Amino acid sequence: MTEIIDGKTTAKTIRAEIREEVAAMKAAGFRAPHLVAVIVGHDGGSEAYVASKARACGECGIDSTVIRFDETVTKEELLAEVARLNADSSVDGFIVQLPLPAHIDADEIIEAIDPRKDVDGFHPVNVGKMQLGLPCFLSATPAGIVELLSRYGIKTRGKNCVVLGRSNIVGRPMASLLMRKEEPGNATVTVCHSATPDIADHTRRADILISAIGIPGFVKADMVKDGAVVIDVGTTRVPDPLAPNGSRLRGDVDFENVAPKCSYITPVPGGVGPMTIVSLLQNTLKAAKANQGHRL
Ligand code: L34
Repeated sequence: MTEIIDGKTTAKTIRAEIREEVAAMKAAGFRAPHLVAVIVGHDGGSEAYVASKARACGECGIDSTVIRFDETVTKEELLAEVARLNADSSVDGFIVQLPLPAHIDADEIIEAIDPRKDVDGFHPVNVGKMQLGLPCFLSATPAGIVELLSRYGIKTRGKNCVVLGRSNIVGRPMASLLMRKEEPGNATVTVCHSATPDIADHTRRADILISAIGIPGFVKADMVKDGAVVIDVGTTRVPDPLAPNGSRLRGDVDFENVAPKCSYITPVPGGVGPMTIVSLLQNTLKAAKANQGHRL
């Protein structure tokens, strides 16, 4: 029997937990955590994701502010905003929603963020600490996936885990978390990418397969072992004349044909996406506690 991993409901449960923690923090005399999201231009996905982040903050009693820039913003203007947010003690954490317009080097912007406020966990200091197993802000999507695995009681120790994709925000940190020396972790990890000759040869040996490549329907049934756990990180918007707004989200996995072979599988939407958002809230709460010298 295949069990569908319900990210939407799990995220809701975690938001309720965060809400309680935030309430306790306020009752102890601290102010609400404050998250700022910077959004540049009018990318449809970014607009939707940042709106969801702000809504989720509201639900948990976390203050949030969205700062918008036109897509013609210069690198200097954006760096000045990052410097202002770094210095603003009323801001516990902030993110710069990606992608940025082509004329702006995202790495340069990320490196300017104070690592103590980098609630995306994208700054090289946090990436490095994660690699070393030191306390840090974990990158939201991989942290959300690890949380799903643990809440569904899916063991990773000694398993063959195959990660498709080597992006800085999902593939690389995902591989790193799965092989860390604690649970969930302790897996044998293979990372496949655009230069891997026979991807199916690897995926067929995966006990846990995590796909983060952004190619709709890439993972077919014959690439998946019977009883595998399949985690779909892909969220590509594709045209759909039957959908109310003319498009819908599709994952990397050919869900209909792959699901019957799996022990567990995440759907798109309603799988990993909502967990990315709660991980950000968890990081924001952690940043607020550290920023306000709070010990709970
Ligand atoms: N700086 N940029 C920064 N931080 C991030 O953590 C992100 N990411 C990725 C893109 N750029 C970023 C996100 O927030 C992807 N991402 C994200 C967040 C939420 C969801 C998907 C991706 C999500 O909630 N997905 C819903 C469906 C939403 C819809 O219908 O449009 C889901 O159920 O999958």
